[in-house]
Amino acid sequence: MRIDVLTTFPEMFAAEPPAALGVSIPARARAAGIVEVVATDIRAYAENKHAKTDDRPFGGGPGMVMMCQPIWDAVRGVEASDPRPAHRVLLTPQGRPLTQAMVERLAGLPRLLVLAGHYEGIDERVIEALAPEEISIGDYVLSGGELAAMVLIDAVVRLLPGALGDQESALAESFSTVAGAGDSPHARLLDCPHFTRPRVWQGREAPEILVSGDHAKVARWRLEQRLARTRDRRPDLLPNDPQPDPQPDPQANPAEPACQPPGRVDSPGTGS
Ligand code: 9D3
Repeated sequence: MRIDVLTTFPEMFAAEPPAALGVSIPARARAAGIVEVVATDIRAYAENKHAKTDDRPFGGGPGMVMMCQPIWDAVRGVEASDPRPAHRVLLTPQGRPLTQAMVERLAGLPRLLVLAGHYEGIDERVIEALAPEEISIGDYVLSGGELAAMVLIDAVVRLLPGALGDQESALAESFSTVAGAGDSPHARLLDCPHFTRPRVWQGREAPEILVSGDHAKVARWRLEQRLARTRDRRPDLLPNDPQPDPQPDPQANPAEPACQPPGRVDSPGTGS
């Protein structure tokens, strides 16, 4: 997979430590050629003589607005550098909150073009013209879209075939779903608590059952812990919890489907 990032801070996406995508799983995936992450400086496409990418907002107010021209030309230029069609993503507080289901969909694509804004926002006209999938990583305020882009990229890259080491893969296999729960988003449970040596640390004992050698008992205990923790901390993850009304997904369910009957539900998680 190829992932292009368009940003005014391309150095944040460096492939060497200590950069976030230069260590651990993303670093290994990049070194193995499983993913290619290419960061492009939007500034390089600014046609004004000071290579300005932002300007003061029409209507006044604080902050700066990213201009249409540099973003448009950067997207078109970067897209033309590779024949694979790119799925455009804009990281923005106005986007749909990122979920693992969205990550899984994006991980199946040959190419992503990720646009990370800084400053107060981006001129709405270039967003309209590019029609990106708009994604947020949660309801808190970041200084820019770059860290959000890295969160998205990290979540996608670890799903690419071969990205996880053998140990990590085995772990992901045994912990991804609960038997019988299918692959509904409700199948996801919080993890159980983990313990390692020493048996007693500052007077705190690791649970006896984990050193009992009874693997069936251990497996049952872990599942119980996961269910109890999920009930306690994240009841919203369990079936039968009243779910908020899902927001319309402009990708999965276009406002004016060309040849589709209305009321169609074609993505998981929007039902019951
Ligand atoms: C004054 C209104 N602010 C919106 C809450 C303006 C503003 C704040 C922060 C505009 C941009 C930003 C930078 N954040 C992102 O670009 C961003 C983001 C985030 O702040 N939180 C969660 N997900 C994301 S994705 C991109």
